[in-house]
Amino acid sequence: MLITRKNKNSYNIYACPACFRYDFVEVREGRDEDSPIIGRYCGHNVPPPYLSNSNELFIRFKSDHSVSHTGFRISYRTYCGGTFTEETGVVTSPYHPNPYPSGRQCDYLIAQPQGMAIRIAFLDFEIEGSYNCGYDYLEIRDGDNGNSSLIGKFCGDPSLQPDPIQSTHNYLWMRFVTDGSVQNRGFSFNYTAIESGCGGIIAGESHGILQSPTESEYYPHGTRCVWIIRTLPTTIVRLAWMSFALEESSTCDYDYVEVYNDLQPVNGTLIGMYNNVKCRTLRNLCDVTRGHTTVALSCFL
Ligand SMILES: [Ca+2]
Ligand SMILES: [Ca+2]
Repeated sequence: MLITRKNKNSYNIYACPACFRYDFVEVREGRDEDSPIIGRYCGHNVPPPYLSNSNELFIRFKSDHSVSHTGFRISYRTYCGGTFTEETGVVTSPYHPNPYPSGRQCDYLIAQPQGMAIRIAFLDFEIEGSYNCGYDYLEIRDGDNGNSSLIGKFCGDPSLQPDPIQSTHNYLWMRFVTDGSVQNRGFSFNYTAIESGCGGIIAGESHGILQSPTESEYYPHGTRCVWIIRTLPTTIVRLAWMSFALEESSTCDYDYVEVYNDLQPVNGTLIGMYNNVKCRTLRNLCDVTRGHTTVALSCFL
């Protein structure tokens, strides 16, 4: 966690024992008032930024019975991992370009709306190298969580900087892991959201609508769209078709929608393949299955 900006070594300069008597703000590294003190601040000097060593900081404000001033404001943000939802941005390892901390695990998620994909391009890369990247590494997965398909596990000197990477869907998930010794500069990359046309991962939403892409009034030729609906683990998913008009074919060879349970169409159970003929009687209820919280839809047009 970063308070204002990184400046690790100067936090004691404003600490004043005398602040105990009147009004003060106290910052401690940890979860309660017994945690190690970082500083106790009063007066009109703005205290220095502070970068925490853990994910908890204890901050206490105390004022006495007389004399008050305008008080204080503190901004904070996480500095190890995080979720990035802007259209473009830069993601870095903690403290970059200074050496990253040891013994950390930082999870990053880039999340974009349906119909978008993500492209990342590295600007800097230096992570302690080892066989199979067993010490420090950056793991990148093509999806929204640690079970999504692995794009790569990266470590090493700048010559091993990964090439640009593009996601299939609207999420990229990353984990940066460091061990107890040897820290390097880490990494920095920029990301850009680009149009993927259709499909995407729909995660954590209790309801929603998805639809075929449209080109004027009809869907375009030669299109392939994949949607993955992932809801909370204890829930089930009901699909209800609101409208349906695809090219007629008794074997669904031309244009069709397939629905699968589980993560990927290749591994999942095929629930049904729909075109205008087959779906006529199934149109209103596609599937309700207990024990499956992920439904994948493929649409070939
Ligand atoms: Ca290391
Ligand atoms: Ca067609």
